[in-house]
Amino acid sequence: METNNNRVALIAFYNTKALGVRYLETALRKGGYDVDLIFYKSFNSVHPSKTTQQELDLLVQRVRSFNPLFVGLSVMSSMYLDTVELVIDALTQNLDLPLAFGGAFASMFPQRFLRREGRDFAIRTDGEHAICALSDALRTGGDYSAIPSLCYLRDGQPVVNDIGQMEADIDAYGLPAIHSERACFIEHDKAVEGDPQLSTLSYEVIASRGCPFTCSYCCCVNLARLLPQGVKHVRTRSVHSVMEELKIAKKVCKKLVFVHFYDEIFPNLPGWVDEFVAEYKKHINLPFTIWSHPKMVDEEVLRKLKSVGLTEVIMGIQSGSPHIRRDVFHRYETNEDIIEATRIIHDTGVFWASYDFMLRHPFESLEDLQQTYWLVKKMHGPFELQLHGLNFLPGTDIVPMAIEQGHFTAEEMDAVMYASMEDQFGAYWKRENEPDSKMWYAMIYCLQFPSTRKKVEQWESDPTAHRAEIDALYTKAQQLARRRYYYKKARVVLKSKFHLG
Ligand code: B12
Ligand code: SF4
Repeated sequence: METNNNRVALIAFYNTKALGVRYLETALRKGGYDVDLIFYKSFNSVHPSKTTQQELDLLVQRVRSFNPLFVGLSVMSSMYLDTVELVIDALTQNLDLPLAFGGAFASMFPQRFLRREGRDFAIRTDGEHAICALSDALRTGGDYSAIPSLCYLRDGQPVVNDIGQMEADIDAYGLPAIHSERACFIEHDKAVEGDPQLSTLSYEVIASRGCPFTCSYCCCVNLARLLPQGVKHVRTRSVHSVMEELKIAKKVCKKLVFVHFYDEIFPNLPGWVDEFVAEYKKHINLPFTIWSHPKMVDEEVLRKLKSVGLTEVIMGIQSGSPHIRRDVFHRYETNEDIIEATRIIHDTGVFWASYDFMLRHPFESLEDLQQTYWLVKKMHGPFELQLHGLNFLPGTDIVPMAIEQGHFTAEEMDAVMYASMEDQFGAYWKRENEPDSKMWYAMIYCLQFPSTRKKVEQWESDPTAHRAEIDALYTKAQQLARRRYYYKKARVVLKSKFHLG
């Protein structure tokens, strides 16, 4: 049945900057739809919390008063599924509306969200064209069955259409909605009108989609395997498109002092960096951060980027054990590659280097952990260490590996992957029960600061004799890390405001 309802509500979870829904808003508006963007709760990895009944009520109220054609839920991560489920229940019990699901997790597990025939839909990977086609079909009462990338139920069975209509040139998707015209932010039992991004100090942008690497704990390779033949695993925007976005961001986000490039790997196409450097200096001129990879660090590129404001490079190293990196994580860089990458970052004089590690997981022996200590010692500093646990993400290659190697049964693994968000964000395997693993972890952590490093190096040949001292030193290093955090933030603001070197 045809309707003249041209309204679509989109919900982003725990991410007030969510790029996915912002791109969809642009596509829908171009297609003639009015969009309400609901940012449902903000991100907090330290104290993650499930939604409350009051927040669910506010959401239902908001959607009811907008009266959309359907509601789109962006399920990027599995780590907050408990809240997503509560939202689905609240929407289906209180409002009889179709729901559409998308985002990285929904792309990998679309069937999970198909419960009501003719009412529930999922869209895999790029959603711009498919969400417009679905909106048109729902508005006109047309046939949605052949829409590329769409999933739905027919006779109780899931239909998963082939992924299609993906733009090879992602500039064609336009710019994400930087200032969403009609938005609200639901958090702490309140709904606040307006786009929460407008008051941000830091703007998040991606200049490309996809990653060339195949790490076993990350969904990127699994998402890449979904792409139709001929679609490149990494698609890069033009410098012009990125600059247009940043110019608007600078204009509308009045407090902006910093830019985060969240590309899995910052673009390294021939000529791209040179054009970027010239344009960024001319139009943006704000400090910025990028993610890199030991195999992608290039001295000339970093020097150029530094000359126009590159302030921080974040690089995943993950383990100092070649066996863990190669056989478990499917990362093929050598210790020498890693040390050389840290040297380059150091020599180019980038203000801040942050290195990520994933430690104390079921695949790791004490010897592997010790190898991380010895590698970190050889890395060129100063640097910040981000020591994480390992999250088993559904659909990643490391999951069947952990089951095959007997670390978990399939049931145990499911319980781990779909645990509450509090449990998932705190996942450090073996944390409590292995004193030696705890001690070596603390020793690695202490290598970040000159004062704690000096001490720990004195004890490294016989650390068990100094267990209590190492414990105390770790507490001190944590205090230093807190102070360093405030120093870093303050410097970025000052540098941006007063153009300090
Ligand atoms: C950039 C990024 C981030 C940025 C986000 C920046 C921002 N402003 O949005 C930051 C660093 C903040 C981040 C945080 C996290 N991330 Co992240 N992130 C990514 C990354 C690398 C790219 C996502 C992105 O922006 N892509 C570009 C946009 C345009 O694409 P998109 O979001 O996929 O949206 C498109 C489609 O999916 C679809 N779509 C999206 N929503 C919807 C909704 C509907 C209704 C429809 C129809 C379609 C649709 O259309 C969009 C436009 O084409 C992905 C990897 C990947 N390849 O997806 C991981 C990824 C999504 N993140 C992941 C994780 C785990 C997290 C964290 C939980 C990490 C942590 N432990 O803290 C948090 C959770 C944040 C949150 N609340 O969701 C995992 C999720 C896997 C999982 N099972 O959980 C991924 C897949 C990487 C990985 N490790 O495997 N992330
Ligand atoms: S390099 Fe990073 S984004 Fe790419 S596959 Fe590995 S973990 Fe994922």
